[in-house]
Order: sequence, then structure tokens, then C-alpha cells
Amino acid sequence: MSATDSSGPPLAARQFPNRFYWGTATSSYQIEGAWNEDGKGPSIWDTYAHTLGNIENNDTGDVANDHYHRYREDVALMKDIGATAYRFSISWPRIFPHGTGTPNAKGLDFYSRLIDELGAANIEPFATLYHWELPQTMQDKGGWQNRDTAKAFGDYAGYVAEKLSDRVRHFFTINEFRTFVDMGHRGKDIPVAGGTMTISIAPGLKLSLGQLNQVRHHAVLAHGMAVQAIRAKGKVGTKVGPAEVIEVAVPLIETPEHIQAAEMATREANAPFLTVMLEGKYTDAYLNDAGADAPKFTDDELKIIAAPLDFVGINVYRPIAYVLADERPPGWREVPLAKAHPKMFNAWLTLGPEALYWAPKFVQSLWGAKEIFITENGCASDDVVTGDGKVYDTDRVMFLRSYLEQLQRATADGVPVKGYFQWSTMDNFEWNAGFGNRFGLVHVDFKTQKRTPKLSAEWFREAAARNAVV
Ligand code: PNW
Repeated sequence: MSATDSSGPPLAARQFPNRFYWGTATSSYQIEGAWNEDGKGPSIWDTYAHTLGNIENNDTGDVANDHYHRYREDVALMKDIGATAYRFSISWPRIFPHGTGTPNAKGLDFYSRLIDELGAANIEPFATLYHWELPQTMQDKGGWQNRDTAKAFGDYAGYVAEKLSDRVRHFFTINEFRTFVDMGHRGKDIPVAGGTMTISIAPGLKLSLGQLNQVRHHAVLAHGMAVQAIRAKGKVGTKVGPAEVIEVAVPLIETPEHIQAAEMATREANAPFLTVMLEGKYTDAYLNDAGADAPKFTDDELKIIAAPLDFVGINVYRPIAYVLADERPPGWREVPLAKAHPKMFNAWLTLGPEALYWAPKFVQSLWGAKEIFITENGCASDDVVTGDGKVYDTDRVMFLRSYLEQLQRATADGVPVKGYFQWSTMDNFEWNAGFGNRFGLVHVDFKTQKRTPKLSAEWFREAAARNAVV
């Protein structure tokens, strides 16, 4: 390379491992629509979104991206943007309209057709079994406060694995335990520059701390029961793991003491979810802090919760905290976000690319994970289609490049990250924010259902083709 060469760092230095999956992700309620078609039962999200005032603009997922009818076009789009994997979710009430009982063949058939379409496009399917659509009938019986829900989820997971594991090799049990449990059952405080904000989602409960901790316990128990059921009913070789939004603490200064402090902070921050799934016990600090509000559990339940996994899936958007080592217990201290710390379009989306280095790094160092998937990463923007018919999302391109550089750094260190899923394939129903938060690589006009790949889709195609940060 000559001194005047302006082609940037050599690509080889920014290369991902061979056979790395370049995927995009979605979830059923956020894109499918067809909320009451072909025998589907109502979910808590149908109920929640149909209640005026819960969702921005009173948007609902009744039609959303109409993906239920347009899945062929959407698979073609994914192929066009160079995706080699697709993470989608299966709607529990499409398969079991009331959570348990007789399965609905038409619901299963939709996913079967989608999987065939993906196969024809050479896109590897990754299926999530719970992306927050609890059948309303189960909610009416106490929802996640009722231990029976965990058992019902395990049975549903086993049934789906039995039917689809001939073509689906990877199953994620539950998406973002932390989000649906804490935001759905009590409301969760999120740190933002200059303070905190509280977010609530379906079913919109305000439980006591003790009740919340019991719901958390039932959620990880459901995961463990699903792992066991998938092993029992799935084809030999079927792989299974969670897709949790890891709370990752990032060391502000990369020295051994600060890195160790961040690692300890990360383990404690995930105590009710990833840590108990991977260690088979609740941490002492978690139980002591909770005191009388600690969950009630048995040793047998802990064994189920820690059923051996094939991989760990983590959603990574932002650091939960920036930390430094501290001489006083617990050994670290959190440094508040500076008022002007940059964020993306969403107030909660603190810009912190290093999170995508430290999250998989700590999953390996704390728990010895053999395979790791980044099951979500991405950002929203207020993208617009310009006069020339294009969407110039420079912010998302900046976001992707800076985060993926950090992921590449992790793989270069030998962290076994096997794939990356961009959230999201296309703009969709962003929960409480409705259609106003656009997370897609592909723009969607929700009046006409027209899909327009953004500049970031071009970036993604190039990165996937070269298997490198571009
Ligand atoms: C995820 N946070 O939710 C969900 O899995 C997706 O369904 C959702 O559309 C996507 O991220 C974008 O929001 C999150 O506060 C909710 O860090 C909250 C956070 C992260 C992800």
C-alpha cells in the first residue's frame, strides 16, 4: 500500500470467520398482521393494542406489514440484500389458539410455507418460539404469574420442534425475558442521558416486587421446560438456546481491573435471567437484595432452568452502564451517562458500540459459551423516501459500521460468535411507538405496503458479500 493509497484499512483485517451468518430479524406480531385469520386466537398484544391510548397514534398490529400474505415478496427482499439467515418468531396463538389443547393446522402451515420459501432462497431459518405473544386465554388464567404457563409453553415448544425441526435447525426459546417480564408486569426504568424513563408494555400490569420476581422465575422455568421438550421431540441435532437482551456493563478504561469490574457487574445485572440459566443458581446478591421478595423455587426447578444449551443468543443495543473498578463492595461503580452522551433516534438507545464487543466477550468469559449469536442489534430513525425514491439513512450506516467493528474485534479475539442478526429486516410495528419508529434495512410505506431498501441495506449487502466490515 502506498502512502497516498486512500482505500482504507485492508479488508482482511476486518474479516469475520468463515461461515459467519449474516441475518436479519423480525417478530410475528410486529410484521404479520392477519391477527384473526385462519383460526388464530387473540394474544395479549391484540388486547393491549386494541385498548385506546396504549400505543402511539393508536396503531395496532392488525395488518402491520401484511407479511402473512406477502411473505414471498419479503423473502425475495432478504435474498436481494444478501442475508444468509433469517430470525423470525412463531405466534403461539396461531399454533394453539388458547395456549393449550388442539393445535391449529392452518397456523402451523403458514410457518411451514415460510420455511420452504427460505429454503428455496438459501436462507437459513432461525425460529423464536416466544416474542411476547401470550395467548389471551393464558393471561386470563393468570398469565406468567401462574406456573402452569411455563408448562404450557414447554408443550407448545415441543410440538413446534416435532413439526418443524426437519427444516429448522436452530430454535430460540424466548426473546428478551427482561423486557417482556419487567416492562409488562411492573414497568421498567431505563437510563437515558440526564435521567431515567419508565416504559410499560402488554399486559400492562403493575405487580409488587415479590410478584415480579416470581414472574421472572416462571419465565426462565418456561425456557428450561422448552429446552427439554425440544430435545425430546426435535430431530437429532436440533440446536436450542435463549435470545436474551443482555445487560452489559462496559469498562470505561480497558485495563484488567476495570474489565474485571465490568465483568462482575454484568454477571450481577443478569442474575434473574442469563446468570441463573447458565449457572443453575440465583446469585447471593440477587437473593439477599430481594430479601422477602425473592422468588420461591425448588432445586429441581433450578436444574430445569439450567438445562444444557447449544448456544447463547444475545440482543445487544446499548451498554446498560459504563463502569470503573472500585475498592468498596461490590467492586465496581457505575458512571452516569454524560448529559451530551450521543444517542440514536430513541432516547433509550445510547450510542455505545463497545457493547457489541464486551457482551459476547463476557458471555464467553463468565459462562464458557461454545456458540454465541447476536440475535438483535440495530437502531430506529425517522427515515424518509426522498425525491429520487431512495432512503439515505446515514445514521444507521454509521451505527452498523461502528457496532460491527466491535463485533469483528470480538471474533478476532476468538470469541465464538457464529452469526449476527440485524434488527430489523424492514420497518414494522415497534410496540408502544407504533409505526413511528423505523428500525428496518427496508423502508415500508404502511399505506401502500411498498417496500424500499435503504442505503443501509446496500451497506449490509456489501458487508455480507465480503464477510467483513465495509
Ligand atoms: C427489542 N432497551 O426490544 C425487541 O426484541 C424487538 O421486538 C424490538 O422491536 C427491538 O428491540 C427494538 O426496540 C428492546 O431498552 C426493548 O435496551 C428495549 C431495549 C432493547 C430492546
